Amino acid sequence: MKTNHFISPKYYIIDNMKALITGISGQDGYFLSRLLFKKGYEIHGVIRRNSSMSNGTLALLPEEIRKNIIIHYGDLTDAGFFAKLLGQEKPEELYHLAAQSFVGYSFQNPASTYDVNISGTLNIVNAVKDYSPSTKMYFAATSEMFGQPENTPQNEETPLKPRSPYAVSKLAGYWTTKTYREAYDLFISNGILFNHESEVRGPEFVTRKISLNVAKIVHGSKEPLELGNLNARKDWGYAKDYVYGMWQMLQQARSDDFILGTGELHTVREFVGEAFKVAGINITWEGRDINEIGKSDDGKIFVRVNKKFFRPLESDNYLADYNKAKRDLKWEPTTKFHDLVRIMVKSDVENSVL
Ligand code: NAP
Ligand code: F7E
Repeated sequence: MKTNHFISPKYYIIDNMKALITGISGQDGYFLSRLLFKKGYEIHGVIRRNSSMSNGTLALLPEEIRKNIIIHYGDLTDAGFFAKLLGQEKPEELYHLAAQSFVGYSFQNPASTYDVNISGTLNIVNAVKDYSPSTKMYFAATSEMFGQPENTPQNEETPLKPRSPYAVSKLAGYWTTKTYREAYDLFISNGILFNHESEVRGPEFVTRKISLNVAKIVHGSKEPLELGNLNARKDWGYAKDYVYGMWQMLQQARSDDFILGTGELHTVREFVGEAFKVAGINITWEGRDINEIGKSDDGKIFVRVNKKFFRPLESDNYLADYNKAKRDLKWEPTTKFHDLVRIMVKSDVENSVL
């Protein structure tokens, strides 16, 4: 990995475009880096120091891409760092993906979630306004902002009624970017993205928790998978499709807000059943609520419910109406639910050991 100046003429000449990614070490940062590399961008990424010197999903990128990413060490809560960085680099595009993104954690740690997601976003837009106003910026908003919508499916006009500190923080970020866009004539597009998952999804998110546990069971574990609300329903897509939509938003003549999703709803229980099916295990359900269990045909208990994974409030009834993205960006999800589950389980079965 490089740490300051990009000097690969090969990629510079193709496009002469510079992109800065916050949250490059997360799931979406991984897929976006791959996409922008293919398109010939000079990629800059912000990561924060941690004691184990681990770089998250950056470590999973092919060497060819990783060594061409210019890393800047900094934290979202550091306004001075971003002012200096934007002034120095003046990227054509900025993808602001960094966030405390785990909804469950936001109930336990609302203050730090607000610091990172609200003040952090304010630091970014201030740096853009003051030091690089011609940068086109993407902000990672979320379907969580809908809370418990009365109407389904949701589009860009659906009222926003957040139901978690995470969702409140993202709503504040969303309104901040919209206000700055209008007030200072900045190009900032918001992606209101529904759940998107992948083989590099963080392990605490339910889909990856399931795929990792199925893989452990395939490799001989006897520990049942413990989950919270099996009835929760989500519109789950594949992250690779969604980062393409982010990039498309910044290629438009003017900034706007777009929903990306699949328009398909599935419960956590369905995801579990499908994931075990990929591993050749048929799950049948017995019992109710907290006593519900998932059993294999030979009577082994592979799934249990544990109260500790329930949230104080659940957001539900989400379903994406992504017609605007389809019409204006020509964007459509290409990976169906079954394929997504298969990609995740197969990857974890191949790559994990007990
Ligand atoms: P993710 O895997 O959790 O990645 C979050 C990234 O933010 C990581 O690189 C993390 O760094 C970084 N970060 C967190 N706090 C930071 C701080 N204080 N300073 C600097 N960097 C910090 O999230 P994701 O799934 O890729 O999602 C990307 C964005 O889209 C997030 O803003 C998320 O809220 C939003 N979003 C996601 C979905 C989804 O379904 N994935 C849907 C809608 C919106 P570390 O590696 O150091 O932790
Ligand atoms: O939960 C239920 C849980 O943590 C999905 C983030 O990317 O998408 C993500 O947020 C559902 C919830 O993601 C467990 O209650 C049941 O209803 O995977 P999750 P999320 O909360 O939907 C949105 C769009 C974002 O913006 C966020 O950044 O699954 N659930 N049992 C469980 N969830 C977890 N994590 N663990 C369980 O054991």
